[in-house]
Amino acid sequence: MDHLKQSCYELSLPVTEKSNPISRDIDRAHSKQMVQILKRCDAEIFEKERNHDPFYQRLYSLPVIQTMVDVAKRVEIILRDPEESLIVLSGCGTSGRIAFLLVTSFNEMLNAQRQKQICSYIIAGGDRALLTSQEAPEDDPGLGARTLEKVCAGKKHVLFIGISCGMSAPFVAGQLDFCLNHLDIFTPVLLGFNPVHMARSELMQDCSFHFKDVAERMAAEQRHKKAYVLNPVLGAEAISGSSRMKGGSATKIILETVLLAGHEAAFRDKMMTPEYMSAWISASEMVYDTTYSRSDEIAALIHKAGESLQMKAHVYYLGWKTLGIIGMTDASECIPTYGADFGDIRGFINNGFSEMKNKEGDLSYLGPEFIIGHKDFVDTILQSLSQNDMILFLFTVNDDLNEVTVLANQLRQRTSNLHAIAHDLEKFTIPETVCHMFETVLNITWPFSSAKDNSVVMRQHWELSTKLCLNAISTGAHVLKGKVYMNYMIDLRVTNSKLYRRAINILQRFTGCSKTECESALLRAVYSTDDLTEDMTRADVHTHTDAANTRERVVPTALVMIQSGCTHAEAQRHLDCHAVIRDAVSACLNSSKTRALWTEHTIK
Ligand code: S6P
Repeated sequence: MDHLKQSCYELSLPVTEKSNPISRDIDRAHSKQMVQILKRCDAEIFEKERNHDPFYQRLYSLPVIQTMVDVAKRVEIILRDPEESLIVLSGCGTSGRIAFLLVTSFNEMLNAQRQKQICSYIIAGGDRALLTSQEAPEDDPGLGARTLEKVCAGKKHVLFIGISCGMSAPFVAGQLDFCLNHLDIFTPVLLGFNPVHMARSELMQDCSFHFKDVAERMAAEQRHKKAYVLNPVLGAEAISGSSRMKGGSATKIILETVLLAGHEAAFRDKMMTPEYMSAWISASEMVYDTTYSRSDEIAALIHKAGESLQMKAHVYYLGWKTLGIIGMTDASECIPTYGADFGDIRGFINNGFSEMKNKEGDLSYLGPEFIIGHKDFVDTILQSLSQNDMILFLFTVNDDLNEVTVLANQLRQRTSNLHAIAHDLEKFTIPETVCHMFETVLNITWPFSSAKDNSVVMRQHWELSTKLCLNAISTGAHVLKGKVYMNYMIDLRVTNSKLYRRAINILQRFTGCSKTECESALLRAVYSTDDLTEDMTRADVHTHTDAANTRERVVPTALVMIQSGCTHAEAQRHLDCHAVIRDAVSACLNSSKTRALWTEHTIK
């Protein structure tokens, strides 16, 4: 594909789907270089506006900050008059998981202050999506609207925050449309990271409008302060399209700021000014700086996790309180992103579901993926643990260090592959005896401030710091396992319409072939055939993604078929010859070599 064609192709993609030039060679980087690449990509979250471009507002841009002030004022109004009012945060995948984390923490804070818990979360696919990859419900706008209606039944004032990093999830579009049709009750907010004109414009299931229509209606209502669009641009993700990374972090930063600022205004009469909002964001930027100042330790942890995955062993995160949730979130995202198995990277939390405080309660009856307590880990995994499995503890000085010690001692009897991310404070450090139990400790000591709500803010900062580290570790480990080609998730699971389109985009990007050719190859890979029937080609995207759900290596198979002009069976054989997907892909993309390889295979 020539350079011009390639850059035109890139231009047509929204920011959240573009390939980031900073990470173009991440697949060839060693762990220390990877951390530097991720650090530069994450730095873009806080980058200041370039040339006052109205289409590319950044997090610190005045209109974005002003919208945050406006939304925080809505939070304040609801907190001052909580009867028959509700704040709802909703999203799919990572966006829904972050919504859950923020809502649970905010309600807990309100509860501790004897205030009414007026926040609620919605995640597409329900609570099981908190722990496992449930990508299909994301495509259903009707389901989104119905779920919202149910959650808000009987309420007179609802602040609805719909999160879709890529401004693409039909589930969220359905909810925003519902709000726009009931502006007497709802104040809708769209949080995403593309300019409005880049919102998705593909028609949605059983629907006459698309996401972009909704985003434009939202922007029009913003002029009358009836709706708000919060959409700073963060630059492309380090792994193209992986919005769990910068998108997830920025969602957390923005919404925590808005919720806490509203709370301060309601209960402490603090004035909400743009300067005040900027100061909150700067505090998160400090978290970013402090975390990446420990690049060597992060690189060491990436290296260890990479070794475990390369040996087909496991990485286990054992976290306390909300750090446990951060761990489980990070682990669950690896499945759609890298085609990982649920067992490759798994998260556990102290006290299991009683610590999660999710709406639907204990889900352990749903199967092994929902076994999440530390005790469950000891009961079900400890016996089979091998030295190749990496265990990473996630805790802070405020957690029960005795519990940490007892568990670490128990595990040390079976393995020394034990590591930790541990946060403490200048005045309250974690005893050395605890740190010495781990082979690698990323111990970050944070400045201590005695401000009243310091423990809430501190916890949020520890969560963000842990999120940055775990995103780096799981991304880096999958890169080392060869699941990334350049900076593309080449082995993604094609389980919803967004991922289906992304898969076609990736094929176009690497083969230079038309969309039709790429889609046809993708379908041949999805249905494991060389001859697509009319039923197959006529079926809707939904049917395709349903079928793809059970298939492995769909995109690599399609890529080999296009590039080598071979049959499905031959493509599978080619992939079987390479233990590492990236090697198979790069062998195939080097066409002349590929042709030789195929001649060789055919002769054999
Ligand atoms: C992304 C992650 C996905 C997304 C989900 C929602 O790295 O794997 O689960 O969070 O698809 O995306 P969005 O753009 O609507 O927030």
